[in-house]
Amino acid sequence: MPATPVSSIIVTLSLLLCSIHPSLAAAAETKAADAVSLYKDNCAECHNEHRLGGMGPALLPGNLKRLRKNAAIDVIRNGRMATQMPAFKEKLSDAEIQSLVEYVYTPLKETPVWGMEEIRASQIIHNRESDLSDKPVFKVDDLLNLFLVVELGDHHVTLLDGDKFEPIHRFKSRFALHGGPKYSPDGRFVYFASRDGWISKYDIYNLKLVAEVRAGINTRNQAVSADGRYVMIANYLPHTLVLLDAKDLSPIKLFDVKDADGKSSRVSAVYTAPPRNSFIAALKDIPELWEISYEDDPPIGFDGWVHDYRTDSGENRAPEPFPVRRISVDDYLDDFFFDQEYVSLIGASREGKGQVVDLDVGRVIVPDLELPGMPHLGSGITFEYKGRQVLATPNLKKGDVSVIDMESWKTIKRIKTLGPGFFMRSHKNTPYAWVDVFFGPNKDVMHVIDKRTLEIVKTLRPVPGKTAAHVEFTRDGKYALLSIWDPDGAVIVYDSATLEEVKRLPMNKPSGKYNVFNKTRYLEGTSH
Ligand code: DHE
Repeated sequence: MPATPVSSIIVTLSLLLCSIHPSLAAAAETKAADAVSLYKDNCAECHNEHRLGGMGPALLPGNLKRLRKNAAIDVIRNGRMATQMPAFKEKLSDAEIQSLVEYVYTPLKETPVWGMEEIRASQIIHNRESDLSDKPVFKVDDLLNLFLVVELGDHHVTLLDGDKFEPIHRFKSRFALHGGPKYSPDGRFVYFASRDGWISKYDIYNLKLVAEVRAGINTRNQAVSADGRYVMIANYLPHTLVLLDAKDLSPIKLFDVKDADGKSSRVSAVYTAPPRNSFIAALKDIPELWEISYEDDPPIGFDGWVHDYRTDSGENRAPEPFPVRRISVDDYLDDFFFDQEYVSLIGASREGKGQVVDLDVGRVIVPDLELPGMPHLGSGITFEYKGRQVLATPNLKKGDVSVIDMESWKTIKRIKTLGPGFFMRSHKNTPYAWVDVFFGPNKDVMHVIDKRTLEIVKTLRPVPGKTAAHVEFTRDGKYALLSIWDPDGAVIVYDSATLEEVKRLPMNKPSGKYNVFNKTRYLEGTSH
């Protein structure tokens, strides 16, 4: 006689119990209903009412694979370092937090599908590029010294003249843009990504949207190829990378992100590597990096490039475009950045394990880079110090900036700051690097570090009590623009040599500012 499975014993037992105690069944139902309404009241605004992610990530078992339930309880109770996730311990009881955790680890009845068909159907063409003039509709001295400022407060973007520091135009964006917008190489077009997957192409010269497409349900970031022909989107949900035609955002190819055994993964981030003619993506649930070539004549069959270049009958056929090269790494990578040559990739996991990967040889060359405080590497910078190349990065968990020699890969200095920081910035024409203190009681200060001595030379407190964050420089490096991260906020312009305030422009919770020249030239000290 076959053994009765344990699950059916449990089901039978619980049915029995419930028939004996109908109140137990009712209690279980009430608990589930409570969790749903608790979720609606406390979580839905940021994580989406169907748990698909919005300002915060999707809350589904597949996306929570690296988070144990106990850790999830801790996150709800105490908030999450380096994110917008607040602490709920004053508002929710332990039992309520426990039921929320059970709820978010429950699979959805139907997992949403977002494949090529859905992406294609979402595409909106606002204006054909051929109908738009290639002459700007406004006058400025230098089109490459324009800035875009993302205002998170009311989901708008301001176009700023970087010479006069005057707003030219303000337009509505999609909800919750995240990460840097990326420019076309000539600086005329810009691409934005929202956390819920919308990619928008905007014509700066005509002040008009060109096209939009929803490339994912929960998106991390996007990268534009150095030749301006492609846009690559990194998604948390579904587990995909999506290649778009930069002209009108038509989808070209969808990459299902899986390892050789079929295990799928969220994508942590994707960046373009200009001299390599490739995109590089880090994966969150598989210890691999992916390099995807966009060369017209892609590399084949060597150095790990995977190609399906044989037909069923065994004959050779032309290689498929956009081949993938998988590079094994020692740990998951949550974020990374490159050296200026795009040979060394410096990555870190959220747990604080740093690694250096040599992209030419395709393997980890430093498995244990000292990055203890979980750096926000996307905002790490490189510069020359005493004749050698160094990298510097703030830490999201610790009040210090790590400075690491890029030859020996040893930490040469930890610069003590007044709290953990998010963004660090410099410019090759300034001796100073600026780093914020995004968290804690000193969130309103900005440190200025001398790159020649690695000492803090000034600590600014532009608006007491209000978060001062994210600096970007003008094209020539003479002025530094800083955000006061508040609905009643501002962009403050500083003379980057005297460190004196020059101008204050009121804005609604301005987050990042992006200079066309610095970003399209991939300048040292700025975000790429
Ligand atoms: Fe960001 C850039 C990851 C939370 C504002 N952030 C990036 C990039 C990554 C990243 C990988 C680089 C993308 C690019 O430019 O192509 N951010 C993460 C996280 O993992 C983290 C810690 C958790 C999360 O919520 O996903 C996180 N980030 C935040 C915030 O809470 C911030 C402060 C507010 C917000 O908008 O959500 C925030 N991140 C930014 C900004 C940039 C950014 C303004 C662009 C910086 C730049 O100068 O390029």
